[in-house]
Amino acid sequence: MLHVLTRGVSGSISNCELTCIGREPIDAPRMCEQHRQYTNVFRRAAASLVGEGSESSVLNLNELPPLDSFADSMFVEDVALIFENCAVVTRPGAPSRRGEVEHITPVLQQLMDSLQRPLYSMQEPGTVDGGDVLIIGRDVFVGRSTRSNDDGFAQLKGFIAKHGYSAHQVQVRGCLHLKSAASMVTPRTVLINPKWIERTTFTSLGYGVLDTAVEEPHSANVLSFVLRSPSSAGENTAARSVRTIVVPAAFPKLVEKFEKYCQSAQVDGGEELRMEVIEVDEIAKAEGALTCGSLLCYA
Ligand code: CIR
Repeated sequence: MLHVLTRGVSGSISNCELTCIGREPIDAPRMCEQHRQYTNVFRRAAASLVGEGSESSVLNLNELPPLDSFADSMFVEDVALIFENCAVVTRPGAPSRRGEVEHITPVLQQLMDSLQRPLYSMQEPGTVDGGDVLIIGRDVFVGRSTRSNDDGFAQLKGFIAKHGYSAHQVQVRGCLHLKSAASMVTPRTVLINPKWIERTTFTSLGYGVLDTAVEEPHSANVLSFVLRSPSSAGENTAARSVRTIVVPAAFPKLVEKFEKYCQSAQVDGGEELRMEVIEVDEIAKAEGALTCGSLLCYA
């Protein structure tokens, strides 16, 4: 089962934080529509696996209400980190975003209680934005950025060490978050902008690396998630795993790359690959990428 948390677009989105890009007027209704399309990606992925009407057997999509007093609160990825056997509520680097934490905490507490997993809470002076944390298997890459500091890294490392995870700190340059520069494609492969991050960060640990096109420097953030259908012994159907890779329509070179990749890649564990292309250019005006709109919890 995949549990997904999203949050609606804040009525004050025009006051969002911006770090590496200039401010452009935001068309709020258009952004809401793009956000709706984003959440629909999860529904479509589930429907493609188990058929329309049966989505809830593999997907639990919890769409949280907008928080108008927090401009950036739709970017739920930044306020929490979810691992296979625990979760962490972060302390976001931007002071304007710290109050989002008290809204996500009860939601996560309930989910973690139901799964009997511990929930940790980052304390002052530590700061970490979830956008700086790339979790691939038991490797956890943590960006050192304007949002995530050394104390936050140390706290996170301590929380997760006892659950078998290794934390690797990575310097972030030229972009907002680590995941603006690198994101997971499959559990063995990452997509990077090689101008913003050292390839060896990943190759030294045995990961395969795909590069963004030079013309598309902001395209290193794709959303990748897997849904598994239960096997049903009675009907003699084998379990299937389908991985969806979500790619922004604004990056045609990347779309082309993943069209080919999804046809040819051999993924460990026999996962089938499918690609979804969606428009998120309005969301990008708030410096939001694809991963930042959701929190994913596998159970
Ligand atoms: C911020 O600066 O915090 C928001 N405007 C954008 C956050 C995007 N988060 C992410 O990519 N993880």
